[in-house]
Amino acid sequence: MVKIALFGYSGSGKTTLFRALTGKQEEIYDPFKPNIGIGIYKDNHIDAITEIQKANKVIYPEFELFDFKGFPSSEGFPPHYYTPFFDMDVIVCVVENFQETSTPDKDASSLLMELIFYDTEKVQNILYKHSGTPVGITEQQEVLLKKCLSLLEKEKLLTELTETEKKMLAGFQLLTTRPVILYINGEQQSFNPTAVPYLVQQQHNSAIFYTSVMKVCSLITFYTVKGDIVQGWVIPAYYTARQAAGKIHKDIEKGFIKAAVLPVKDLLEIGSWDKAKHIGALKFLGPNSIISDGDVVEFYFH
Ligand SMILES: Nc1nc2c(ncn2[C@@H]2O[C@H](COP(=O)(O)OP(=O)(O)O)[C@@H](O)[C@H]2O)c(=O)[nH]1
Ligand SMILES: [Mg+2]
Repeated sequence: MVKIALFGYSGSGKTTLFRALTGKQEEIYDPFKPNIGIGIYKDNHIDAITEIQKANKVIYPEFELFDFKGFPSSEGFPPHYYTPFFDMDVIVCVVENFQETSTPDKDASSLLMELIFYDTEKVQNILYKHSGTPVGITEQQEVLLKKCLSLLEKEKLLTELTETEKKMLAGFQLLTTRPVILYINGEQQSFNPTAVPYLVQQQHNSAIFYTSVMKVCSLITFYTVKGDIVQGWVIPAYYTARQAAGKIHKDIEKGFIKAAVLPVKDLLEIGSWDKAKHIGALKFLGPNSIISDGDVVEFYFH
């Protein structure tokens, strides 16, 4: 399950957002322990599929949310605060913008700087802690870490590195190698666009929230209709049909023969999966073809 960190200064509205997304009300008061809950993603299509298929049950994709405690912007975050962040898939920076005195541009940039400073210090430590000579890293890693440093010094996140570069950095526990998105909480002040993806929300809307998160994480949705269960699945955009099958069950991945697919819009227009099959509207994919966002999929396997 995709793990989403809610990060931000205290009073920015993280716990309120967390409650809106998870329905969970209780709160943990330890400043180093996040509230953890599950949020469901009800996209625009899944209920429509359930309706036309006359399915009895619908299973929505789920995300795991971590509501990390905030510290005031005057204090900043202690380094060990970030340890649980290394398990996170994406960091949502919540920025307070619901008061007349709000300063969202300033808060957003200083929040991002918290992450950038953390990574800068870590990389500097690895490269230069032993009297200026890197120890215990390969030459290739050294070159890459120096590239990181030059990005960070330009106040850029490491998100923009290639996937291969990020894989090479996996062991170093950096923060900004993962996708980061700014959640501008409220519309009191105007917010000026940044290089980091952002969304401005007057009211919490879970579908918009997840769509934005999925976009920065390069995730897509596909659907299955099995018996009277309609289910939505979230996978990386680069997944092949066979890998997508593995998301459902390892046996389907192993015995994969082909996948029948139909864009959800076409399914809704045609009216049912069986009818789409009869009129020859389905497209068949081999194991290495890519599933598209919004495909309804039936897997054939042995
Ligand atoms: N007007 C307004 N108040 C909010 C909003 N979100 C949170 N608050 C209030 O701001 C305070 C801090 O919110 P909370 O979610 O606890 O912030 P956290 O410290 O980031 O977890 C609480 O009194 C909330 O009721 C919002 O969107 N609009
Ligand atoms: Mg809170």
